[in-house]
Amino acid sequence: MVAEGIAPSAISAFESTFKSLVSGATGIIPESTISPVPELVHTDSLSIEPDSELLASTVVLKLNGGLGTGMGLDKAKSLLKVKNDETFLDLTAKQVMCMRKEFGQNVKFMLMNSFSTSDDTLEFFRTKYPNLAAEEGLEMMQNKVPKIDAKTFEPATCETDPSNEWCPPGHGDLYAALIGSGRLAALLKGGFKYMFVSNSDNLGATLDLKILTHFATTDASFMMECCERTENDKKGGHLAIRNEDKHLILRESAMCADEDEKDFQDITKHKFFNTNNLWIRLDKLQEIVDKCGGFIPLPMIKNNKTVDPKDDSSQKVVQLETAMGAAIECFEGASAVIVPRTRFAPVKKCNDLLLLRSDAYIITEDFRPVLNPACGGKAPVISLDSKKFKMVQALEEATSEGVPSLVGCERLTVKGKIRMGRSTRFIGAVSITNTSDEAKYVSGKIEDAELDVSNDVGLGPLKPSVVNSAPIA
Ligand code: UPG
Repeated sequence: MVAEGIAPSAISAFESTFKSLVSGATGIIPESTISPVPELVHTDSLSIEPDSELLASTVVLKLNGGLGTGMGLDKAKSLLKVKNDETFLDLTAKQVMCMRKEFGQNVKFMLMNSFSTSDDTLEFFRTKYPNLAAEEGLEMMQNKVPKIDAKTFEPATCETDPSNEWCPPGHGDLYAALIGSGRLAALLKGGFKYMFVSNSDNLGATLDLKILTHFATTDASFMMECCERTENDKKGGHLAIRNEDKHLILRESAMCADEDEKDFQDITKHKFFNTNNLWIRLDKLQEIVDKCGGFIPLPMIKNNKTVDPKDDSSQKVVQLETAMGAAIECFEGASAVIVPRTRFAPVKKCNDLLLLRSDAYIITEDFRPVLNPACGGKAPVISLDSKKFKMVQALEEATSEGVPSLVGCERLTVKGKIRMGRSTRFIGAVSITNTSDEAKYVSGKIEDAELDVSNDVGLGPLKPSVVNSAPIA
């Protein structure tokens, strides 16, 4: 790491997680050691006067180091088109410009890129948003850490492509990157006190002045925006209280043992999940860094992978990661609040992407995607075949003739391969099954139906104009 020029803060953070690994730690947080968080304040219930003076000392940072490999992407996930021709980054850039205009202040904006996302992202900003690209310190680069041989704990090797020997250390690297790059010191020197961080795939996470004012007036050192969990929020991380010291902690799904999975999934027990919209007091962060010897010791997350992500038979490795939200346990006086669902609109799967691209979501004047009022307050529940629609490419292919209308849809369940077009309208509860290997085109208005299109005329080289879908007996 030294030879690669990696900053001491990142080396110390890696050393800390590596020591956990070799000491036999698993990174698991057992259910028996935690208690549920009973209640939290909802930001809708706050009656405070937003204080725009705080904006001058606030910096907004988007986490942009991820590639979205889970959705089959090999460039920054944020460069994916989410609405018409606009990508996550287009909408984020427009949100920033809109926020500056609305508040009449040049609120500072930063991106944390990784070695995998930096080139594409900077090129995108230079081409489309040259003013933002020209701002000092738009990019903060995150670190890289060695992948570890799962058997020997030596650094892993990959002769065919040595770049595979390194990986990003998770978004918990935010702190090491802030310290190691000198940004934390520079921001503090420049009079910045508050940082608002969120995922680049969450376009609901804009700078909210009321929440900022609440953060500032409560004098919290760190604040996590949570949402009440629904059936759809079984992944991600939930907030909990550590029995030992009654401190708030974050339990990510990767930190949960198989035998505790039932409790992890119990949304009536662990009611609040982390949106990863976080508020950080930069001066308090510096205090912890000073106390801990130059870094923040975060709990280890152990990921078992292969050194070449595209070759399952390559060397088995461990990738050590940390989560940004886990720092809640390091800050004395940390808090959490419940925020409206509109502040959490992530895209983790093709289901989310299809919904966002459809007419069920509209873009507000300040460039936030919100549910179309015509949906009556309830987003359609989309369940595309998880095997056939794991990769974005499959969704692109299925919607190459246009995105279907989902505004009147309550639930869409697709099993097998189908294609849709601009003329396809799903209304009510629709379920479509195709057991054949060939994609079948589904067009026109389909209302409250369970269709089996397996025997319909296949797409072949030509698209049939009419589909004779037979109702399931
Ligand atoms: N990211 C980085 N660097 C990394 C890893 C990720 O910048 O090394 C970025 C990534 O680009 C994305 C964000 O961090 O913008 C989130 O990353 P992801 O791996 O998608 O995390 P999630 O699985 O979404 O989980 C996070 C929190 C979890 C929370 C969830 C809400 O860890 O606690 O519930 O976000 O979406």
